[in-house]
Amino acid sequence: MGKEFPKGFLWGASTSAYQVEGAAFEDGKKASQQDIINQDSFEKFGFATAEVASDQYHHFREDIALMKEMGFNTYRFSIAWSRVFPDGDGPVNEKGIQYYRNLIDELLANGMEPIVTLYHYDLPWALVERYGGWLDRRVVKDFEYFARYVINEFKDKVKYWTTVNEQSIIVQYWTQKCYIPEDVLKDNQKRYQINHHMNLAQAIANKLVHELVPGGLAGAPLGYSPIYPLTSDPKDVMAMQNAQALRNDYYTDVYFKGHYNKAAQIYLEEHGLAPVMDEGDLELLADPKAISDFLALNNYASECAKWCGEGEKEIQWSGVNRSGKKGEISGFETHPGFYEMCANPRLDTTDWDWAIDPQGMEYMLRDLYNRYNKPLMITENGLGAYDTLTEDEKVHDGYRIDFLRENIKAMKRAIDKGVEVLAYCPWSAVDVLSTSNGVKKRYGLIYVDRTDSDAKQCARIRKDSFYWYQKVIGSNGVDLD
Ligand code: BGP
Repeated sequence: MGKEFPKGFLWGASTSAYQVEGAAFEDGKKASQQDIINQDSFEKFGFATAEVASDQYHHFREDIALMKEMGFNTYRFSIAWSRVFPDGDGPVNEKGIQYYRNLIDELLANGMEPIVTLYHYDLPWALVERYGGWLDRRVVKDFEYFARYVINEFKDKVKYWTTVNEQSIIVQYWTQKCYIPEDVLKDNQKRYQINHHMNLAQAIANKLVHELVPGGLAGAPLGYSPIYPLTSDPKDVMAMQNAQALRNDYYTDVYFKGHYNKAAQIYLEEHGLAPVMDEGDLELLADPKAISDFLALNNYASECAKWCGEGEKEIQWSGVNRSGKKGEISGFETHPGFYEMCANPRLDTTDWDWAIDPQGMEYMLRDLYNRYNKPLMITENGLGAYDTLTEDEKVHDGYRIDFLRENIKAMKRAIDKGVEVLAYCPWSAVDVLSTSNGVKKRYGLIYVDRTDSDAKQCARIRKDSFYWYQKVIGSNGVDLD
């Protein structure tokens, strides 16, 4: 048995609005771009839509009771912009904001600190129709309108604010996370333009939290994978540093240093991918009030990079595995003269080809803390897997327990070496709709009884990992067996 976690450590789990709530068109809510994107993946791949998801909208009290039973003292969730402002701007939807008042009050009444995410992939569809959504910088003003309203509404109840979810993943997998019209698909500069608009949005949200919330803390929840060199060949190590610059530092430098990473920016300029900026943008990013207080990390895997000589074929973006059969990932990024991503031959993967690497958790936390010296929180970490519901209504997810246990141990090793970690919120509290693979790829501690084609009643069932996590929390991280 190890030592306890720091006093007041936040133990909980995460979800996001469109992946968990359902009630997509209820009580005044209008479509978000995820309602449209997921309708399309239903038609193409047979994945569930976001219409019912895990139906938390109607089950939130039950979910919070279950989370309390596990001992949670925090819950990280997101607020659906299109529930609060169905048209993106204009009058507030009273029933929509009331849902979040009820949710937050229920959490507080049950001793859970809310960690709120302002934006998790679900832009109001009205703004896509009006001007193309995140592609147009008018979205920044509309985001400010939404964020100011929500932050003001909950400023006395919410201390921890996470801003724009996973900009790095939005750049990599933009069609899953943003609605991108056909005629824009080939214009890859737009990925970084969207990211620039999101950087302005997260900077504004940070400022609003610092101005409006007494004692409020703000930071971006970033999709982050540590990157290793394939070998100790100095060229591979250099490739690793290049990949680190473009895939990770390009985001974190903005959050903490208030400017874009130089090596990444030069690479983007040389390849015609750099975002267009307006006067005053760089000043906003560098404003001390816009600098993040902490980094929220969504970590699932590590990545591997190797050298790639000039003249090789260029593939700008990572592949994806839609089938859930190991080895069916559609490819790796290749940047001639800079780096090439590759599988790590030393690591096993999930059925969706995500490298399983708990050791990477310690490496990531220590590296980031050394470089930025700011507190870190884990807002996502988990194992996507096929779960089986037995006839006697049990889910024996020992594989998930093993994954979480090793990650918690690695997080503790980092804490024991001086890293400040505030919270551990694995993905996900209950099973949710995956962003890329429907509902059969599950992450939850609580099973939601539904399939891609049949939402049934979305009954909640405690998995083995539920009971295990209860012991972990009850012992403040000591009893991990
Ligand atoms: C992160 C997202 C989550 C979540 C998770 C797992 O990128 O913030 O929304 O879904 O990854 O990804 P997926 O659902 O694609 O397996």
